[in-house]
Amino acid sequence: MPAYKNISLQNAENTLIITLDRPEKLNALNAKTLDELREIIQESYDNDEVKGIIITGAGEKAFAAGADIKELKNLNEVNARKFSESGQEVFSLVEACPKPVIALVNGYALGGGFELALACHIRVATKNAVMGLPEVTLGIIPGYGGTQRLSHLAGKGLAFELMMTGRKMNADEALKTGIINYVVDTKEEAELKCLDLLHTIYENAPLAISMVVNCVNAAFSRDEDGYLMEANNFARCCTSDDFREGTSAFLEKREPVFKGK
Ligand code: CO8
Repeated sequence: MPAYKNISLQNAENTLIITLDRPEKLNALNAKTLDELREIIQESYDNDEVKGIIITGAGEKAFAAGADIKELKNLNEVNARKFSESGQEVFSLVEACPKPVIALVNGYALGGGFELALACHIRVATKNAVMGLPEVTLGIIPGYGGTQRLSHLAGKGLAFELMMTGRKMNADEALKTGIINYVVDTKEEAELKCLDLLHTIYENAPLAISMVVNCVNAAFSRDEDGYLMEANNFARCCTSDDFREGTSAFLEKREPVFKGK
């Protein structure tokens, strides 16, 4: 695996753990970190050794405390739009990843950090997680897809409130409002929970999982007809070896062995 400056990687039995690794800056997402994230996510799409991904932050204090405010300070209208679009692209790559991506939200996930967690398919948080989009307190708005994804996940009313007030949410509130899937006490427990979820997903047909990603994302896209995509992807699954294996295994009362074909 390539070595990076601001992220560290660990491959635990086909699960790639991507750790945002600038703990002294609470893992704030600078341009270099986003470039590295883009590269490793792209690489994972076609890497057969990676079946799923966990994204987390180094240390106990933060997942990521936002975009790097030091870098933001110097933006003008032209490069700000470019920065926003480029970050949106990286997070869309995460969201469209054909393999499951889980955010392990340990501590602060603010601004761009929360936007990254929102782009993941599933979120597992530690009890000390603090989430929010405080951009208006800096005179800006979320720029990495947060206005859209938080509205989808939390509903319009809560999204307006959180983005207008900049209020930070604790893990219990995020759980109650459906923004995160699970809360556990410690980072170690959160990693076990993420691995447990991933291993359950790995037992299922990989092609079908990637089709679920496409279809659920289509439900939130104005450019896609999600029902048409569902029917097409359903038909595609029915041509796969894994479909024949899954149905045969059920009828023969045995566990299926999926090959991702
Ligand atoms: N950017 C850069 N540095 C940061 C950031 C950040 N977002 N957050 C923390 N740091 C740095 C601090 O400056 C400090 O560095 P140093 O030790 O050199 O002074 C170090 O991390 C530790 O931080 P604190 O001392 O502040 O730690 P505290 O425990 O006192 O406070 C907080 C923790 C509450 C998380 C606090 O650090 C904080 O409020 N951080 C900023 C949170 C925030 O506003 N995030 C949103 C940023 S804007 C954004 O994300 C926009 C996304 C869309 C961009 C679109 C691009 C065009």
